[in-house]
Amino acid sequence: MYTSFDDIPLDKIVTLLKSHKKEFLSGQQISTTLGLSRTAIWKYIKKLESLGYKIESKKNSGYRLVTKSDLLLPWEITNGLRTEIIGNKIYYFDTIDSTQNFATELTKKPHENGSIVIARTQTAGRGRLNRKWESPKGGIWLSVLLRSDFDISHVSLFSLATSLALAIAIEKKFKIKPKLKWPNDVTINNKKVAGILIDASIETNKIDYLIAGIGINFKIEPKQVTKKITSKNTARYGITTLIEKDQMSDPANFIQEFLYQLEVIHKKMITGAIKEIRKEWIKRSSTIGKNVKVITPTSTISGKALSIDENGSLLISTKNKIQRVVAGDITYNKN
Ligand code: BT5
Repeated sequence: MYTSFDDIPLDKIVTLLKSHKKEFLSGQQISTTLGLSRTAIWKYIKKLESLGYKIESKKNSGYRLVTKSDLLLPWEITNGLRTEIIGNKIYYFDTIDSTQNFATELTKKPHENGSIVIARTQTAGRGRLNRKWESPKGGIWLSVLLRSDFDISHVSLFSLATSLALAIAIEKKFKIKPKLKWPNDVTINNKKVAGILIDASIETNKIDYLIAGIGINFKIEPKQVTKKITSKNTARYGITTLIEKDQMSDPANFIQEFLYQLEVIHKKMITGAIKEIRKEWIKRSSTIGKNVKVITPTSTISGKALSIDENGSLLISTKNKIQRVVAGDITYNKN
């Protein structure tokens, strides 16, 4: 595990090398600047190389950064992050069971708020209703712990709001316009590129904490993920990747944008700017106006999706009435 608060020397060496990309810095220079022994510097450089940084080292000249790692290491996210709370603490794992589980452990420490947990792969990634979430290398698997104080009736809306923040970040960084499929999917060309899961702890009608789990197929091989999804009742409608294998990318820069957008929307949730969230979600929705079939835990409802209400529930016009659906899985019928 690497964190934003324990691995300061790595952070400092990376920052120093980044600001001198055109020249070599000697071990002695780095050692004097950072007050670390030369042996320590050598060890940290080796560590950084093992984490994917390409560092040229020349006898008698020193070290020079050629390219940075594309892993979402804590210091890559914190440097340049524009948020106030989200991402104050970052925990990074190469492999973990589920980032949601680690974030749940963190809730035992009362001062943890806005902390994020990120993993390169998950062995037991979860979707809604305990479904399996495939989490290979190349994806972004992330949990955000928030001690929110908005009304509990808006918890489901927060799930939609999180997918909205992600869509906005994608629009800003990749010039693509993703769509939002009720309740929590982000899609590109009608295929799922990301899913959101909110674990909520509620005590005496008040939110104790929320853990937003965000799974983004950032740079994955969709066919390989599809192959692994076997369960019949969860056979979904297609999976896609945000960027292709050979495409250049800076995932840290993208995640910084997402965390910023999430904080903006989270503030709106707290101040009660629900109308705005609804409007922006509806604007990007592929669901509204479609003839849909929704499978809920207790029934199947078919009809035309009219809108979402203040709580994020879907309003469906069926033969004889308007029905409100709080949670479920949706398929689109031909209009
Ligand atoms: C979701 O559930 O879409 C929520 C996914 C949340 C995953 C994140 S990753 C970080 C954090 N840590 C976790 O352990 N979880 C969160 P749902 O709408 O129920 O969709 C789940 C269904 O999508 C599965 O049953 C599969 O059919 C399909 N699926 C599984 N892996 C997928 C993937 N990588 N991409 C697209 N679809 C997938």
